[in-house]
Amino acid sequence: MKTNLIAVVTACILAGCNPGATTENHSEPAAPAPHGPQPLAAIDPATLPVVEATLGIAPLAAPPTNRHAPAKVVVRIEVKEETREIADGVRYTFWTFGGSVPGPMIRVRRGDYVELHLQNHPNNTMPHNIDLHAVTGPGGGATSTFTAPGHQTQFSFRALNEGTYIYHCATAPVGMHVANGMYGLIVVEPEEGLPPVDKEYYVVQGDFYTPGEYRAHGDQAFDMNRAIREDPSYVVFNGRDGALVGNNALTANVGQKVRLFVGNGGPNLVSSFHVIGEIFDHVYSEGASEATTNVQTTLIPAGGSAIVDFQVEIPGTYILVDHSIFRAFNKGALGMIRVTGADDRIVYSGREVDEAYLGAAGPAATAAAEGATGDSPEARARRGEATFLGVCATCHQRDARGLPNLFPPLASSDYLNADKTRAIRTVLAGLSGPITVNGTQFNGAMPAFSNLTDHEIADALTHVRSHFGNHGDAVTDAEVAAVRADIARAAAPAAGHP
Ligand code: HEC
Ligand SMILES: [Cu+2]
Repeated sequence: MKTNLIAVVTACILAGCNPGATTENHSEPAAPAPHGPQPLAAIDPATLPVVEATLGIAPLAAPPTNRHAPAKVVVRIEVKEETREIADGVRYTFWTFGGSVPGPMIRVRRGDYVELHLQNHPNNTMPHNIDLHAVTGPGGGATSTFTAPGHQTQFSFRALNEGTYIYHCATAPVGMHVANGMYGLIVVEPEEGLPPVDKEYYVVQGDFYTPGEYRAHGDQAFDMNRAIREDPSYVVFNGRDGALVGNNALTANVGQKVRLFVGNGGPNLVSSFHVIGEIFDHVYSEGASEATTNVQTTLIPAGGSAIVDFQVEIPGTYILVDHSIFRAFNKGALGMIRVTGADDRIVYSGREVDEAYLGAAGPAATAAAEGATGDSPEARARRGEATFLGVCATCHQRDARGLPNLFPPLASSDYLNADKTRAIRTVLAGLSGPITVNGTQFNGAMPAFSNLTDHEIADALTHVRSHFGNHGDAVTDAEVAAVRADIARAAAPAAGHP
């Protein structure tokens, strides 16, 4: 076909015609370039090797199949209805695939024969099923897996198309099952596998609807009217406010390539997925085969996905957000990747415009923290500068003098120095209402920073209390932990009601 096309083009150059316009001058038109799925060889499931699927429990991705031939892959998923925290001190009854939100990540190879078992735990109250967007067939499996509590069902399908697909429960009322957390990803690798990377993670965004506002304490139920109005109280990654922050942050080392399989369970919102401080080297939009390169923010539809990858060059904390940014800072759609390793001042000099985004271990602070190990007050104070500059200085200013009428000073603050426990509580629980600092009244609102670890808070307060004209003693991790426990206890009254 190639020779033919060249012949046509040559003839056209001579004749002055448009080679694309018509094919009537020659008998054999050029075939279009191969596009879309290539045919799969036939299989006999009875003769395929049988593989029990290794599932990925978020934020860990399921491992690559590392196979070069089709297999019969057995996937078992148990549906569990479970009450657990959606945020600190807030309990919600999730309906889950496999006991987690998102459900387990399934990973198979294009051409595989997948035997899926759905088990509905006898303690559950609802029938459930599964619709996998990777399935070609009515309901994506939903019609074959309608399962009452205390029953199990099974169906099989061939993974005809590679890609990254959402699966979800599709039992009526569908929106309610999805809103309660019944979704996850199934990745169908291309036959040759995905390009190798150093780290793979599994992140799924979801919106949740409760009568109480974001972080309102106590037991919270599903609120159907808010769901219909598309007015979520929570927009979170991996089923919980703070699932990927502090000690639960994703990790990587400088120089590594990181791949995120990102899903959006919805049920309602579209995600503007972004990692603050990174550029996606590749985005496989909507889980498709073709990558786009050098992308800042990628849209992930409800019931859709994307694969993003990027190399991390600079140590620090990178923030995963839905860039519909109030969701990130006021509804929970915020996660972190902590990158450790050597600095590169050419790629990144250490100056930053918005310190709040950098989080606790921003580059400016990493240098300060270098060599600051151990538990001496001096070491704590040196490490604490990281959190102070990355978090507190945004409002209280780098010199800790605050801003008139807006942010009280931490420098020589009588309020800060008078009561250590109160200072810890201020950071953990936030502070609002009128206060007097050094004779001046302030009436603002400081948000809670309970996403910081005990360690980070202890170090930051030690730094503040031993600098800027303050002469307080060090704050220990245990002191912060004790206040955090107090707050949690107060928030969870014996009756279990707000
Ligand atoms: C988003 C802005 C903001 C950030 C960031 C912030 N604060 Fe505050 N902070 C405030 C405001 C506003 C008040 C006063 C609240 C009021 O008027 O009731 C305050 C009050 C305080 C107080 C008590 C008053 C005083 O001056 O002694 C302390 C202590 C404090 N903050 C410490 C911190 C520490 C430590 C951090 C970093 C972990 C931090 N803050 C981060 C806004 C902020
Ligand atoms: Cu369901």
